[in-house]
Order: sequence, then C-alpha cells, then structure tokens
Amino acid sequence: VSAPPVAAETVFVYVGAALAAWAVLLAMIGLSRAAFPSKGGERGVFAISALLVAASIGTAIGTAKQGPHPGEKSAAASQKPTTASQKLSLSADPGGQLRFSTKTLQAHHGPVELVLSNPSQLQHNISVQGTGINLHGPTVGRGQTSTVTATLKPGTYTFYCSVPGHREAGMQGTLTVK
Ligand SMILES: [Cu+2]
Repeated sequence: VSAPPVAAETVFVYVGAALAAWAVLLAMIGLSRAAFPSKGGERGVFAISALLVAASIGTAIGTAKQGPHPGEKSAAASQKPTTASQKLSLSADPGGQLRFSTKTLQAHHGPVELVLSNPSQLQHNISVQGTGINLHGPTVGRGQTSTVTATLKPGTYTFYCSVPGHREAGMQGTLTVK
C-alpha cells in the first residue's frame, strides 16, 4: 500500500481540476486566436492534454483500489473482543444428584454467559449472586439449557440453582472474576 486513501483522493481532485482548467484555457486561447493552435504548438497542446487525462484516470484507479480505509477496518476489529461475552459451560448431575459438574469457575471481568445443560430428570437453573447482583436463568427440564448473562466486575461470586432446596443440598460453586 503506497499513499493513504485520503491523499490519493486529494490528488485525484487536483488532477481533475487541472484538467478542467487546461480545457478552459485552451478554449479561451482558441477563441482569441483564430490561428491557434499553430503547427509547432499543436503537438505540445496534445501532449499536455493526454498527460492530464492519463494522470486523472491513473489517480482514479489508484483511489478505487484503496478500498475501505485501514483505520475503519482496525476500529471494527478492536470492538469485537469487548462486545463478545465469555461463555462458561457446566452441567447438572445426570443421575439426579443435587450438584453441578464443577464447583469452581473462572472468568475475566466483563460480559459473562453461564450456560447450564440439564441432563437430569429434575428441574434446574443456573443463577449467579455476588457484589450487588442476584440473577437467575430459566428453570429447565431434561435435555434443555438454562442461561444467565451478567456484566461482572472483578470479585468472588456464587453460582447456584435457585430451585428450592437445591442450593442448600449442594448445587452451588464459586465463580472467580479477575
Ligand atoms: Cu436445581
């Protein structure tokens, strides 16, 4: 990549303006001097005209080839990691025990998605509690998933099942957010 797109567009404008000015100049000279162009000057006038037209086309192609501005592309790319949420997956005990597949989860601060798959015959959900929040995913039956999303600050949280009696019986764990 040679020149930045803005510079190429500016050059194109200048060349276009020069070409227009040249055409106007030729018309004025042609009107004021009946003999114009003289045999000696004819070749020079043609060469300058051809040069300006070629330069105009050349810069137009150069401008078109630039495509999207590099600045815009990198801005879009840098936005992605901040908007995408972290997905933490866990499951309920398939045999019907009141426990999750893990007692501990870790995440970086920011948007977090907790996804519980429930292979058990009991109804369960995934909930998260900590510094100022207590959120519940939907209570779901066998073969379904319960999801809860939250934007979490660094700290220690508890993930649990809010179906009565389940948390007390052991369906809970610690989510550490750094
Ligand atoms: Cu439960």
